[in-house]
Amino acid sequence: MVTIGFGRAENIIPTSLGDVRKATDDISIANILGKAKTNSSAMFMVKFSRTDGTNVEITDYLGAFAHVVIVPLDGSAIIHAHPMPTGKSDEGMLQVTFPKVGDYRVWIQFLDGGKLRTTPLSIKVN
Ligand SMILES: [Cu+2]
Repeated sequence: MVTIGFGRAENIIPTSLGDVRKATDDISIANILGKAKTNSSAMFMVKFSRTDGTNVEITDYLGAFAHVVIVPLDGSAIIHAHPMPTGKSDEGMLQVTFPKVGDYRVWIQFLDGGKLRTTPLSIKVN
């Protein structure tokens, strides 16, 4: 038997995450728009803005416009995708295939003004 002291109780896993399509890390905002569906590729628009109204300055990070990591609530898969350029400096098109119905945690990581931002979102797939 192993006894571990001075730890913290595990995080309670919520039964639902809902659809949280907009999130901020400091002043940078990531917003993911589009309809989520299972077993066929879904197209989303990822848009970046700032809480103070100034223009974002998105530059590539590790060779991509942004990195998107998507995990179902039960942790049974990891989806890693990169938005494609649209010609506008503050948005990208994201193609994702969700394996099943349910709630997914989403993190979008990007460089805005030379600072690395990570925004947590969620998508409900019906
Ligand atoms: Cu990536």
